[in-house]
Amino acid sequence: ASRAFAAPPPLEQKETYKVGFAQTESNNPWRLAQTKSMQDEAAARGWQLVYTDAAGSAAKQVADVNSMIAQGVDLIFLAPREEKPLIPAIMAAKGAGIPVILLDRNVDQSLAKPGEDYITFIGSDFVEEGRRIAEYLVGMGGDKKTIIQLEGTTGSSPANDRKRGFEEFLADHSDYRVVASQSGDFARDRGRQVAETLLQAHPDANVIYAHNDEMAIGAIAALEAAGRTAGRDDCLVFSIDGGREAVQLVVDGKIEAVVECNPRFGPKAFDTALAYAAGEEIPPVIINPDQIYTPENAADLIDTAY
Ligand code: GYE
Repeated sequence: ASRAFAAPPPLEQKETYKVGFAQTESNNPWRLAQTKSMQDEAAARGWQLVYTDAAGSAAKQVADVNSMIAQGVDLIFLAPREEKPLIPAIMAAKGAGIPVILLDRNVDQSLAKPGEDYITFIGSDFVEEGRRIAEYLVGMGGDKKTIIQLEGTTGSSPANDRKRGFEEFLADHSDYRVVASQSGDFARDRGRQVAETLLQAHPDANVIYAHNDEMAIGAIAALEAAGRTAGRDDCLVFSIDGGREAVQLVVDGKIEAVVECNPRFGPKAFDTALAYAAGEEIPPVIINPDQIYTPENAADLIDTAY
């Protein structure tokens, strides 16, 4: 096949566009902030946004993308719930001549490729996010080394990569042990339930690493229900995202640190679509820079939280 054949479909240069945004779920503040950023940006530019919410179902998200294809959108922004099940939707859009930009979650790179099947992935470096938490924990020194990990949605790129980055860093520090690791599906209540069970099975655990704020907040409730406390005196809690509620918990000493994962994709997403229409070279991966909220800076930085 020629190079032109392998490229994603082109995007015409026009005054205005009708674009799709296939959201994965809306059960947490991160998702709501992301959706608002996309809607605000569409409104500011006078573009029509076809918005769908897959409500936590990869199968529904595939159907949502197919309906966008049927409606003839110019381009689809997709936040793929899991790494594998959304591949057919990406291929269907490509087959229909509609370019796709992946937002915030990635897909299995052996099954679909940027610059070929979709334009690019815009989001955080999840391996790095997990690595930074492990590095912070080890950097604290002390005797808190018995870890419970609350994983995100099974099969999603942030869950896979946040686990990998964290565990790879700790592989060189064998006195730190992940004694239990289970999915809390990125959800507060599920995170609370899973933490409750794992804390019962491992009462000596003194670190909880949650793949997002929601599960960390659930874990704090589980700790308190078990008569324990979140914080340096008992069990350290770490999370990723950087919502206002979690950053306030850093200020309060209940979460030790939060690695930011910025949900405000709108400006960059729409700019990237326009750059693609203009024929510019688009990098295969566009990484959002993230900060870390710690007891030293959380009070000063809380207004940067969503
Ligand atoms: O951390 C979580 C959300 O895909 C990066 O998904 C995103 C994650 C985020 O539901 O809170």
